[in-house]
Amino acid sequence: MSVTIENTDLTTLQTERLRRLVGRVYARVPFYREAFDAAGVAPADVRTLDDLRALPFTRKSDLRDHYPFGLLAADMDDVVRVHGSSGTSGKPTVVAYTAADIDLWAEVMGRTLSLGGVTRRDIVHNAYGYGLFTGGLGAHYGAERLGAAVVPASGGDTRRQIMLIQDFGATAICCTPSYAIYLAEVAAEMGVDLRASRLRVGFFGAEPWSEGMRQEIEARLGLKALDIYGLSEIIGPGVAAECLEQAGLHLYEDYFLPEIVDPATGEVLPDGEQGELVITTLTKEALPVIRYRTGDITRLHRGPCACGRTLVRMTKISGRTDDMLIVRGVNVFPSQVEAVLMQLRGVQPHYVIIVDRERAAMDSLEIWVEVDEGIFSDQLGALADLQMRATAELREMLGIAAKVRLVEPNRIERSMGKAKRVIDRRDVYQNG
Ligand code: DLL
Repeated sequence: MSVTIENTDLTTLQTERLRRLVGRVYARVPFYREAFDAAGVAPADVRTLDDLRALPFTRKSDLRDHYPFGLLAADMDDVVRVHGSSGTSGKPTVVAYTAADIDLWAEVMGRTLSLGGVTRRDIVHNAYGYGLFTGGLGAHYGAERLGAAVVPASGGDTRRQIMLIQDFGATAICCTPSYAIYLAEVAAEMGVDLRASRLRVGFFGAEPWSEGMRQEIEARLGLKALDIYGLSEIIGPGVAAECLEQAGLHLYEDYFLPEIVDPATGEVLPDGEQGELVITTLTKEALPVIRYRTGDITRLHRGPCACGRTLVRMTKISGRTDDMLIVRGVNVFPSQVEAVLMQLRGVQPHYVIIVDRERAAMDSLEIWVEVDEGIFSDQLGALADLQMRATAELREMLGIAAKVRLVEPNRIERSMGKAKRVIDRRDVYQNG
């Protein structure tokens, strides 16, 4: 096998790129110069990939503190594009691209779509939002790079999107997993069966989604549903993606060097262990980042995939370090709730988790989930039975009791982009 040789080549490439990167950010970005000096590392100390560990982490707060362009390593005159992701503070996290960065983005998104077999013969319906959000233009450039025909549908006007998918004969679709479900629902209302369309593959990401959700999407849309991952701070979509084997996301480590760290201590963890994904961009020009704490929880594993690719793979993101809810002292991840709900018969893939504080130190956890059409009117026993099963299985998975509220179809708000699954009312309570 040539795996060892290939990996040696890869290591050489990564090392060269890393050394160039640290020299560049030290020379051009005061923030990195100060951080390196404070950590007592000079660019010349970085000789191997292991030396990366000596470098300090970069966090989202560092981007925010240098809003909007304080971390740029290129002249603003060389910047050709700006994107951003919405922040809780009201100001977006701003990211910027040179022409070379846009070219890299097209390359990694071209790779992403070709992992699902997209070629110039495909018609790609792109329902990721176009705008400051990176989803729309990222998928757009990737599809164009492959020579496919892109339909820049963006978000909104779902009925029209369904008409376009049918009329143009789209073979591939890009959108959030929650929007994919919504498309299928609206199609059903219109009397359209998307399983009969030409769609054969979908690229879904920008939010966490479970295996159960994948099965639901594949069944309703009649396509192969692939998970694609990325974040604005690194490039947008195009950091890692599944191939048709659906056996982990190939992470483009020739451009984005990954590490897994213990979220609490920052200690680097060995391959196979679960922790927070940290990424160093090896070739980005406008906004390179060193050891960026993504907040996303996953694990890495090596070894060639059945598809033949040898890039390191990451498992589906199971949550974020900051989406863990602590309810009555117990850690609750929204992904656990989704995993339980998606296994129950009779429920729909629409749910919301509501945490509230009735009185000091007495948090309540309530889970609203939509049930199948007809279950309210037809079978009262079935409803009570479902409620009992959901409550028992959630209790078993979470280790605490949650109140389950079965709600009628369409009660929970649909999303064109990232779904909002958690409503935490405790902050309101605490702030009076
Ligand atoms: O969501 C980029 C993107 C667009 C990825 C389209 C995939 C498809 P941001 O808005 O900066 O960028 O949000 C990034 O979204 O740190 C994760 O927490 C989450 N996320 C993105 N993809 C996935 C995924 C885009 N496949 C943040 N699974 C990331 C789970 C994901 N979470």
